[in-house]
Amino acid sequence: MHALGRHILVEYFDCRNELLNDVPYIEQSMVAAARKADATVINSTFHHFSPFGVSGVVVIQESHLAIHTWPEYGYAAVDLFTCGDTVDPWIAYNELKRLLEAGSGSSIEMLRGQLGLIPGTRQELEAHREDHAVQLGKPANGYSPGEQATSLAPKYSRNVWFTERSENTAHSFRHTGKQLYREQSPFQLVEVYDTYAWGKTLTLDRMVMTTEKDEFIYHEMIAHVGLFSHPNPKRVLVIGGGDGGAVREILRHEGLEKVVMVEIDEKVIEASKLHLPDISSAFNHPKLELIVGDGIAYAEECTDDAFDLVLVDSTDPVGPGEGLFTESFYRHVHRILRPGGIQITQSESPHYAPALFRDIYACYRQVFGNEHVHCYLAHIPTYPSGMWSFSWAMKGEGHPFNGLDRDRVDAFCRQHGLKYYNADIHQGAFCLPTFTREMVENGAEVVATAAASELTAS
Ligand code: SPD
Repeated sequence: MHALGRHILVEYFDCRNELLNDVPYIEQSMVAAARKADATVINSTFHHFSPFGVSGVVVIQESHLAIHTWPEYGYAAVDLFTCGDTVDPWIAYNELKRLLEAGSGSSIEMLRGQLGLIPGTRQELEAHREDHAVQLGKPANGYSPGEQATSLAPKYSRNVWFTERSENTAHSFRHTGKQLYREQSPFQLVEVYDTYAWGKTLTLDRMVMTTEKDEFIYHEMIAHVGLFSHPNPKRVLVIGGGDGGAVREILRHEGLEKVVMVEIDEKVIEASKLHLPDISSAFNHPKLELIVGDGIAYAEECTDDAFDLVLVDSTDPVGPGEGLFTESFYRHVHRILRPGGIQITQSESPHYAPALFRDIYACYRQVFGNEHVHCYLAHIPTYPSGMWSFSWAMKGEGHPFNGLDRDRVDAFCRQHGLKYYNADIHQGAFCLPTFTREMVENGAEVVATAAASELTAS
């Protein structure tokens, strides 16, 4: 694109009159149109004019959508303004036409802030074209105009943020504005941002899954606690974990015979291979069988007593991760574990999703028995609330740290340069604050659907 922004001036005619006087409906429609176009909604404000008419604006990270309606004429005037190339304003145009039930629409598109018209940008474009052509070994005139403009670095970068939000809380990450990866897979929106504080960051359906700078905490803790509390693990199943961090840690254990990983979304694997090479570094390990498929179906079809450790490295329980938080799935996990086998799962945040957290532990306790389920914690700064939990559950009698061979653990940690996990952490992670212990032990009076809604990204 040769410009900073795209501005579409829209007229919708023959809209359903009463819709145009309904403030909540207009606001919801404008927000829905923004989301449909993959814009990040920051805020919206709408106002009713007496007796007829609504005005409002939706501020999006990529600029704004604005509307004024004349219900008495069935007419609405709309501005769709987007910056950058991640949002297609024409998707918002079509969605809004549908939602307002417009008989017809007309529009004109203007490019705003055309590069080359802004004083100084023409010379910069030329200089940039020459520099870039030299770097790539291409002649300066071997460039298409589109290539010149999209790769031009602005003199001052805009303050752009990725925000993970739930209904009442949000956590934001400032990033460079250049999105490294964005694919809508059949399961979820897979994105990689280049954030200033945490490095490259993988998000799924706009929830942070892993970042270059703190991924070691989650992956060391999901892998080594279970492996070191099992006397002789040989076969490990990982469900989820498409970024590869969990299997990277698991495969440090040389005594293992086989690791099977079942990830439903090949786009997650692709994004990680392309942009998170340190996390996805073990995908070619000879002991790893990587299956792109449904982990729930895999567990259902798997023979009894097949694994010593089953590790569920799921997303949050919205979208494709939802089925990984059901009792029927965990009954299969229990069945496919050998006697003395261990199940490890990421079990969300007791602060951020308390009802869900209770539900999860009530479910595990039903499947494995009260005495065989424990919770352990890690501090993960890029996850909501920072306080993150994992579950440890054993098929049969056993304990997560009585009998831990501390010297062996610490030697392993030194050998592999681990940065979070060690023998003290292994034991200390099971010390729970009172409120968390009560939530684990008292289980749920809450229904699963209410719990899942705690996490719905907006
Ligand atoms: N809210 C974050 C939950 C993330 C769980 N899975 C992370 C995948 C990292 N391998």
